[in-house]
Amino acid sequence: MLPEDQLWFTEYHAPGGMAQSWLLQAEKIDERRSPFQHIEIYQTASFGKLMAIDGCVMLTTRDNFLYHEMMTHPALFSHRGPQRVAIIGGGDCGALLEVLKHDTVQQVTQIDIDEQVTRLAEIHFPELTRGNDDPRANLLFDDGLAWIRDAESDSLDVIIIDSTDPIGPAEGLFGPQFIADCFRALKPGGVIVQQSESPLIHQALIKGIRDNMRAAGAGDLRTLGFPQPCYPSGWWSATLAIKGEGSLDAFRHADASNKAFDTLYYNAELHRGGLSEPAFLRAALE
Ligand code: AG3
Repeated sequence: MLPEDQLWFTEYHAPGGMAQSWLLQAEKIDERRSPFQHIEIYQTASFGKLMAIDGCVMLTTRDNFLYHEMMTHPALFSHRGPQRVAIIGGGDCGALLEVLKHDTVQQVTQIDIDEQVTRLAEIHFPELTRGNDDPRANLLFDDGLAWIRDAESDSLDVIIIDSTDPIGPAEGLFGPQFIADCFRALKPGGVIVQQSESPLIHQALIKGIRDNMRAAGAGDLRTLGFPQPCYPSGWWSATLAIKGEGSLDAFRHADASNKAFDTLYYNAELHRGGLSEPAFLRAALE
């Protein structure tokens, strides 16, 4: 059959002047129109299931491990002993599952504005929502901006911002006020990580994220790149920072090497390598 006679899902990425398509096995298999966004589920031919929000791919069965591992383990191993963690966004629960692998963690609060993302993940990505019944997990469906604003000062060890692109409901999560509120809620030595889009396409945005973190009191700060085939350009990033004194190079390398749980991508050496930013990115971020 010719491609034009087959079913495809395409994400059009205007800022990068590009698009990416997946061959589908069937028409759309599920969708919800929530008060916040349009969530769709597709059965692809080679990536398993695919969730899109407002036309942007959020995850696929086949490659979400890359993003979820890199959004969590570098931050958690950069903290001496993370106990209290907050995830802003993350409604598919993939990041939550990775955080729960750390036995120092006593409480993880996930605040996603859209309950429908979690409900669809439970149906279509049950392998990611397995942690939701863990007594340490607390799932809230609420406005993350307000939750962080109202959080007690110096009360959190790690904050993970697992958001959609900076348009629509997530826009405020990329602003200076929210990041300042996150730093206030972090304990000194606490670690923040924000999904920071593509190192190739979104350099201005990454610079803005880093400026926000510096202004809010980041001691050390780094943007870690990693492959993520299902996102525009196939390459994505997580920007990490420590509140106050501390060095990201001093992460718990031995604990990461001897971790008592499995990962499919993350390991201590990739973590160390990721802390070294490529020259083109350094230049763009100066
Ligand atoms: N976080 C989405 C990153 C943005 C993807 N952007 C895009 N496809 N244009 C995903 C949530 C996974 N837990």
